Amino acid sequence: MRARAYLGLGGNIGDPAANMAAALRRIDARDDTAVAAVSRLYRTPPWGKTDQPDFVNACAAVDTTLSPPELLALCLATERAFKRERRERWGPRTLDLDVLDYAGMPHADETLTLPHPRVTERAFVLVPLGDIAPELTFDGRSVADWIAAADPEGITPASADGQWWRER
Ligand code: A4P
Ligand code: MG
Repeated sequence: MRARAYLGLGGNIGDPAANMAAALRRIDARDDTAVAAVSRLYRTPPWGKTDQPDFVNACAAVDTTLSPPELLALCLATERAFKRERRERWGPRTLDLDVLDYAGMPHADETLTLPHPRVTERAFVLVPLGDIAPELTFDGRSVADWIAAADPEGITPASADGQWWRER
C-alpha cells in the first residue's frame, strides 16, 4: 500500500539547494518512493541557534510503500550520502531531511516521532509546506491556519516554483 508522507529539507553549508535537489532526485529514482509534489525553495533565517548562516528550506510530498521507520532510515542514509556531520543540536548542516508526517499516523519511539514534534513552531517548515499541503492538519489545525499564527519574518521564496529540484 502506498502512503502519502511529507518531508522537510534544509541546509546551510555548501550549496544546500543542490544537495536538496540531488536528494529528491535520488529518492524519486527508487521503486518504492515517488516524489509527488515539491514546494518552492525558501531562504530562511536560522532558528534555534541563531549565530549561523541562513538556511535554504523546502518541503516535499512523497508516495511510498516504505514503513515509517524505513522512510526515516532512507532520510538518514540520504543525509549521510551528502556527508552531513552531526555535531551540535540545531547547528549548521549540509543536508537535513526530516519526516514531517506519514499519512497522519502517530508514531513514537526512541528513533522516530510522528508527526515531527516541532513542525507547528517552525515557520521555515510551515511556509514551504503551505505551498503543497495547506489543508494538511497538525493538532487539529490546518497548515494554512498554523502559518497565519506563525512568524514568517525573513522567510523569502528563492525559486519561482517547485521545479527547481529537477534541473540542478
Ligand atoms: N527523529 C525522531 N523523529 C524524527 C522525524 N520525524 N524526522 C530522530 C527525522 N528525524 C527524527 O535528528 C536526530 C534524530 O532525530 C534522528 O537520528 C532521528 O532518529 P537530527 O536531524 O540530527 O536532529 P538535531 O539536529 O539534533 O535536532 P533537531 O531538533 O531534530 O534539529 P532539526 O529539527 O533537524 O533542526 N533554522 C532554519 N531556518 N532552517 C532549518 O532547516 N534546522 C535546524 C535543525 C535548526 N534551525 C534551522 C533549521
Ligand atoms: Mg533533522
